[in-house]
Amino acid sequence: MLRALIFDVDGTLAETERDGHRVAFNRAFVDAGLSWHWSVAEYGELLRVAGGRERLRHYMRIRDLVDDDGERHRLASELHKAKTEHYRRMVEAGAVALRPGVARLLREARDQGLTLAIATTTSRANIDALFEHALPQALDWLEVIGAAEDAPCKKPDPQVYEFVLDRLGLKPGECFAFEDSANGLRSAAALGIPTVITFNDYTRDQDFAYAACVLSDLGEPGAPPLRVAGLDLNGDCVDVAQLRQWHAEAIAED
Ligand code: XBP
Ligand code: MG
Repeated sequence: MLRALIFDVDGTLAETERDGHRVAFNRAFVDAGLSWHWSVAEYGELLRVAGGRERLRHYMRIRDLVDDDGERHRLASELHKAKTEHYRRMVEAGAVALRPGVARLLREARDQGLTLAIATTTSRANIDALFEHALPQALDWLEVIGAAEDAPCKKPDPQVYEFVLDRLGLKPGECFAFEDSANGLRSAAALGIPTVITFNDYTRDQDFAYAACVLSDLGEPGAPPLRVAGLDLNGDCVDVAQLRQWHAEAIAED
């Protein structure tokens, strides 16, 4: 039986990366007097490394910018702190919005008694900033929030989903996960959680072979998403009835 929906944040609830985190990282570089700049294309490559601090350390390493491992850690922490503050201000100013169908599905799932949770690599402050700006009441609807602080092993490691399932007291087969990336899908699928992918420009060509359904977004009445793989979408959008049907099919296939 379907009991819970578990949502990734970055790229899934909102398009946070290109015009949010990327720009915030660049502002932190300027603040620190660094000439580094992450273009839209380069950031797409860097996104393969999950976690902002990890991404910064990876960049310093591959570009031979900082030799010493301890110094890379120190600088990454300092830059990440500044970046998180820039990101918060940007979200408050309206730089990122929820993706199509997200608010509708959260409301409907809550009204129908499904449990809602978050499983993300992003920092907790970013989740609060996004919901406070975009859908403040939803913070009270979330039973469990698993974030970077709860799971140091970042996606594709399944640690954050393990944390969330443990806190919810649910089995993988009682949930649906929502992800936008191959890293996220691998994290959820490693535990056997059926997963819906809503891809974006950075992730559309990634490997989603293990997804229950691959869509451009969750859709809205009158504005159906593009479905590129997986189970059929009956109507215009992903709603709770559709999820219950997919869930039964995904579990039966297992
Ligand atoms: C998200 C991430 C995060 C964000 C930035 O991945 O990898 O690092 O890019 O947030 P996912 P932080 O959507 O798969 O959870 O800087 O707080 O890490
Ligand atoms: Mg994501």
